[in-house]
Amino acid sequence: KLANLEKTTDSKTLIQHCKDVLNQNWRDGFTVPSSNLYPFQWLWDSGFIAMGWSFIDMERARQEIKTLLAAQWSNGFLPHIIFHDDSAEKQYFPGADFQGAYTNAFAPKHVKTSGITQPPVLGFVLEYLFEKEYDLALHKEFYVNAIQSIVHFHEYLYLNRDPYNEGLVYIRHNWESGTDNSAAWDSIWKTYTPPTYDVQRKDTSHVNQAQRPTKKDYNYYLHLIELSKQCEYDEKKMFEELPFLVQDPLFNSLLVASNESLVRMAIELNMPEVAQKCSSWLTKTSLSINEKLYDEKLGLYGYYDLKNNRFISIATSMGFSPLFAGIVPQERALRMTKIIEGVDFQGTDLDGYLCPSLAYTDPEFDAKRYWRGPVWLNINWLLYKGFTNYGFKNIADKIKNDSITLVAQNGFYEYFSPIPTENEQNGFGGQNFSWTAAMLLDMLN
Ligand code: 9YW
Repeated sequence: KLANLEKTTDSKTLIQHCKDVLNQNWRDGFTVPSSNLYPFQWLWDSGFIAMGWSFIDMERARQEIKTLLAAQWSNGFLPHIIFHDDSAEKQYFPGADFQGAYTNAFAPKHVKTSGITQPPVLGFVLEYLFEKEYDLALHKEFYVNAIQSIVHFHEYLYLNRDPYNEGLVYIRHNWESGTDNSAAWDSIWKTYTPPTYDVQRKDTSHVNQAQRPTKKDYNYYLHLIELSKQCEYDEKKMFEELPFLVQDPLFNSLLVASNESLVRMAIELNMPEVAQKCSSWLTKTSLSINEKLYDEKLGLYGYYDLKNNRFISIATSMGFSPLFAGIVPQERALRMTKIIEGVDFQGTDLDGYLCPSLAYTDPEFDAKRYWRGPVWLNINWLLYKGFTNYGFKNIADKIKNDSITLVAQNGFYEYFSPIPTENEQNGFGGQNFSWTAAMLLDMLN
């Protein structure tokens, strides 16, 4: 067990703490997001975590990705949870049995997985590692294989999740967004009534209930799982039956960024067909994000509810994510800088920590409840890179410095309140959280 972190602003000590967190959360070939709360391997967590490992041990960074990809389904699908350890089932709900996906014909036989996915980060994560290799020739096989698996995943997405051939893929569960209880879904929850599940949640035994999704929220999440099970996780059936089908700006922007990385690596590794395929995907998805998901009224990117055919206009930190993919036209990007510098994202005193997951001005804003207000380090990292690439250095630096301050003052929490307080704990959720450590390693180096 790690000793409780003392408040520290010394970057050397912080870097050592980052390394301790990752080492502590390393298991046999993969890293858990947080030891009690999330005892398995999560898809996008592992992507961010692999980038963190690249500062400590490249072998582990590659292994993290290999273990993830070994659980790929034969149709290309990548699951959001890989239940490596049966004995950890007691700690987490809903486990492999409730999710009931491992009987699907495409699912792997050697390990149980979930039947929903998470944001497609692996393309750009792989490039991050690729660029750090001292001896690429030695690891060429790893990269070629990983590229092929990631392309297969993207192919699965475009084939199964883009019914109108728009270049925008949909998510079919809110957990697929990675932003579980985002207020973006509230209007969808109003379209149906799930049963009440009398189940024993485990997350609320590790973390204060007030900082997690509500019991009512979980009924919606579990019902979507139940319906998916009834469809036997068959994509066509789920498209017909599920009440939740959303074109999400973060998911699609990360898909573009990953496609871009795949193109660059494929060119270097002499894989022309891959380069060609990913380049036509990325052009199409970028155009559609700009046409269909841009919210002229708010000046940010929003969501499209494909089931109910309506745009969801909401100011979230994910609305800035197309900057990471570099696909935002300059004048829109400029307008986004004004928004992130204003009351929506820094509060009325303009002194808030960047970047709250939901605008202060949204009536649903809740500084401590998960994806409805708190700052998350993985999103901060994406925005930090995005604003940097557009040359908005002041904002990028503020995001980076706020991230470092939040961790230095509170510890390696899962999420943080954006509201500055004096001498009050501002970190919430899981402690010694892996991606918080991984993202900080990048920001401190
Ligand atoms: C859950 C593991 C996951 C993240 C998600 C985050 C949360 C809850 O934790 O999900 O039970 O899966 O919202 O983005 O991958 O860290």
